[in-house]
Parts: sequence; structure tokens; C-alpha cells
Amino acid sequence: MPPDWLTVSDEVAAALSAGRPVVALESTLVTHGLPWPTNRDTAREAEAAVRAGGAVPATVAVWHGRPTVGLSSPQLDELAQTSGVMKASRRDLGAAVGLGRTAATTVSATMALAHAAGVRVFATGGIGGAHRAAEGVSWDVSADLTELARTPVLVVCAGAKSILDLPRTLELLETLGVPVLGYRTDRFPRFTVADEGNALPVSVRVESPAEAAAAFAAHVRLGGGGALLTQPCAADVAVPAGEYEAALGRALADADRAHAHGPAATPFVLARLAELTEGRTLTANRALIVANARLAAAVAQAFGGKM
Ligand code: PSU
Ligand code: MN
Repeated sequence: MPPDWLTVSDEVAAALSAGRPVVALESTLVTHGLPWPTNRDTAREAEAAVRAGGAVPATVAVWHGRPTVGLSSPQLDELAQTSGVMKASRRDLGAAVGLGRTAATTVSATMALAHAAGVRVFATGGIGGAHRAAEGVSWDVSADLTELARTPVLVVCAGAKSILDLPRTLELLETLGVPVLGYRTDRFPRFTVADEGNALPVSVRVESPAEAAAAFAAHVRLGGGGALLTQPCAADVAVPAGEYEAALGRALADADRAHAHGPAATPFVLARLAELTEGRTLTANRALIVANARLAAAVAQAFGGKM
């Protein structure tokens, strides 16, 4: 039984009580990560990919003060079209609930609510992490990492967002005891950036959804928290590293000039990158979110009753 403060949609509740696979999806990428109407289309496509994979999608948000696992289509469309929605990471959930707000949930907040509902698998684009020059300058390290350390949910993603300092993000994941499973890869994916020349290691490679499920289930049995299951963006839409880094240099400088810091930093830089690459990062971002939703459905199936 979910706690009384949590709304779980009828479809998701029925699937959970019957032991059928469910995949959580987040809402911050809809309100803050992608522009209208790509955000609505991506959210619908991700839900459809989960269904095509034989699982039930459960998009998560706080709806007028009610933490909700399994938004309806009209709710999702409304979120996608509304500007200025609150972005809630783990720390903001209490304020959103206590003050009756509607809020989009980041990876950290989505993990917390998915876990409260009993959902073990969650798909997103790229997690947050250590921002470039975070140490001693901004201390901007995403709450996604601390939530991964404590909450037993498997997050299927294309690594961490490539606007970040990826080597430091990987170091922090190790420190926090978060396994990084590479799905048929040895490399930690770089979100929308092409995988050639990537030398960042995952902690273990898995070859199938069943292996991912087995490694994660054992991690949790041994007292662990969350884990990542990572796959790179499809090569035909990923942005070459050289081109990406040039655009990112400009986007980060623009963010600084616009004083886009803290929770505003990531949305600003993603939007500016989309402009500077003439939409190529958007195409890549959309494709990788949908691919992750598809893989998450397969892993949720592989769990069966094993956890
Ligand atoms: N994945 C995407 N686009 C996004 C995000 C993930 O493809 O916009 C969101 C997630 O909600 C993630 C958040 O938790 O960005 C990280 O924000 P911050 O860097 O402020 O922690
Ligand atoms: Mn941050």
C-alpha cells in the first residue's frame, strides 16, 4: 500500500499490485529540459515506448500539492504547455506539498516518489552531477547524486548531462557507492555527445536486461541504494564532440553573463545549446530519452517477481 500522501494512478496501482512491470518517468525534462512542443511529443513518445515494451509508464510530478505517480495525458499536456512551473529536487518536495504547488520533479525527487510507490525502474535522459568548476567556485553538485546514494531505484540514462564535469561526476558516484552499469558498453555515455573517443569507464558492463536486473537486485539486497544503467545516444543523431564542446563553451559563458546559476543553470545551458547547434542537441536528447524508456521497460520485465 502506498502512503496516504501519495497519489498513484489506477493503472499504475493495478500493475504494481499484480506484479506487472512499471517504469517511472520524470517531468523536469518536460518543463525545463525541452521546449514546447518537443517536450510534449517526447513525453508521449517515451510513454509509448514503455507501453510497446510491455510495461506501464508512470510519469511523476507534484500536482497541486499531491505527489503523483502516473500523470494522466491531460495533466502531462498541461505541464508541457505551462511556463514557470516549479522545478522540485529532493529538498523542494516538502515545500511543494505543504504549499499546495504544482511542481515538476527532477531525477532526485522522481526517485524518491517512485520508491514510495514501489516502482524500481526509472528512465530519463541524463542525470545531474558536478558542474564544471563546481569545486571551490559554485559548489553546484546535483542532488541527483545524493539521492542515488540512498534510494534503491535503477535509473536508466545516457550517463550524466554533457554540460557537466563528467570525470568528477564519475568520481562522486564511486564515493557515494552508486554502481554504473554500462549496457553493452564499457564507456560512461556523454548524453547528447557522440561516443567516439570516449575514455570514461563504467563500473561494470552488462549484456542484457536480465544481467542489469540481477546486478541491481543484488546491490539492493546487499544494502545498496540506487544505480545507473547507461547507454549512449544513437550514433546517427549524437553530436560530434568537437562541435559540441565549441557550442558548450559559448553556452556556459552566456549562462554566466545572464547570472543563470543554481537550479536555473541546467535549463539555461540546455536551451542555449539547442539554439547554437540549430536543434541538433534537441534531436539527440529526444532520441536518447525514448531509447532509455524502451530499455527501462525491458529491465522492468526482467525483474519479474525477483525483488
Ligand atoms: N534529462 C534530460 N533533460 C533534463 C533533465 C534530465 O534529458 O532537463 C533534468 C533532470 O530532471 C535532472 C535535472 O534531475 O535536469 C538536473 O538538474 P540540476 O543540474 O539543477 O540538478
Ligand atoms: Mn544544481
